[in-house]
Amino acid sequence: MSDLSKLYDAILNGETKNAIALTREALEGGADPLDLVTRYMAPAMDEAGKRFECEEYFVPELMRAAQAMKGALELIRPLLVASGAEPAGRVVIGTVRGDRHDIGKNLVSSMLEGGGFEVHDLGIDVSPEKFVLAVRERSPDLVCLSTLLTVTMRSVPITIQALKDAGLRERVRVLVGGAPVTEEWALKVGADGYGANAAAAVPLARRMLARQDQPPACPGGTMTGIAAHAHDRDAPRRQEILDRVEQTDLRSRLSRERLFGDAR
Ligand code: B12
Repeated sequence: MSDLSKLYDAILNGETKNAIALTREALEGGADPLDLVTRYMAPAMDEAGKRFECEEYFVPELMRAAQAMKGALELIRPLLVASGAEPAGRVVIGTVRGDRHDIGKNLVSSMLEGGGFEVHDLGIDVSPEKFVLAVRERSPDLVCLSTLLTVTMRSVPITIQALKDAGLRERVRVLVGGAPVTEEWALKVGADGYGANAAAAVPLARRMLARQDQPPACPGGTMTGIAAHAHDRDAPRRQEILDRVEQTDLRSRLSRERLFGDAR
């Protein structure tokens, strides 16, 4: 069997062809697929995420690493499914109604897949009804909402409300991300957590399911996100943020009201 640290390097360096070839070789040599994921591939993605967090990697490098990971996972996934290995969690992800941006969402999706989650990607311009249907059909642990436009931010609370109306809200954790979103806003509109970037999504998702705190990847890292209603340990932090939101200056309150009308 070849030196498997090369597989780690190939993913970290975003060498898709190499990562696929090394994975195939390792599998043919009798390597355990789960071992390949947990010991080499996922750690490589974790490292890529940390480098992104610390601004040593930027979007292209992260994308390339995610692509290499996805390519290698194509070979491994059927074997894992056949062996009955449980995914880290199930995720339904989509860009909210009215919004057609998907580069960031795809990156988050790839990172989550790379992190061992089973991801069902609903695509772009996803209506609240479609999210509700997917939660009914797929029984995910997490629902991830992406929004890049300020005008489509309002689709986030509308989607959360649709989950509530369908009696599904308590079954899932809702994570929100996208350039115009902030943690304060995400919590204010009833999400459970916020991720600033794709690298943050994996530890945040793991944390939400495992109910464990994870340290930021590097000092001053942007990884963020807190659990809200379901996690007592986070209650003081949540309250602190909500208090801060209450104290927000009038101008930003007015712009929120303009954005959401009077109801949210
Ligand atoms: C590429 C792009 C497009 C492409 C989209 C292609 C595609 N397939 O996605 C095209 C050309 C189609 C496009 C169209 C439009 N766009 Co555009 N677009 C962009 C641009 C340049 C880059 C976005 C991007 O991909 N960034 C890279 C990714 C990796 O970053 P990201 O999306 O932020 O995602 C990261 C995080 O936010 C986070 N994240 C994202 N989602 C989630 C979800 C979860 C759960 C988590 C945890 C994290 C997370 O993780 C991601 C990875 O780290 C931005 C400007 C910018 N610099 O952001 C404008 C921008 C978003 N677009 C803008 C606008 C206005 C439009 C249009 C309305 C233009 C028009 N008049 O037609 C249309 C809207 C179409 C529609 N209905 O959606 C504005 C939005 C302004 C605003 N505040 O609302 C921006 C900011 C440009 C600008 N400065 O004016 N756009």
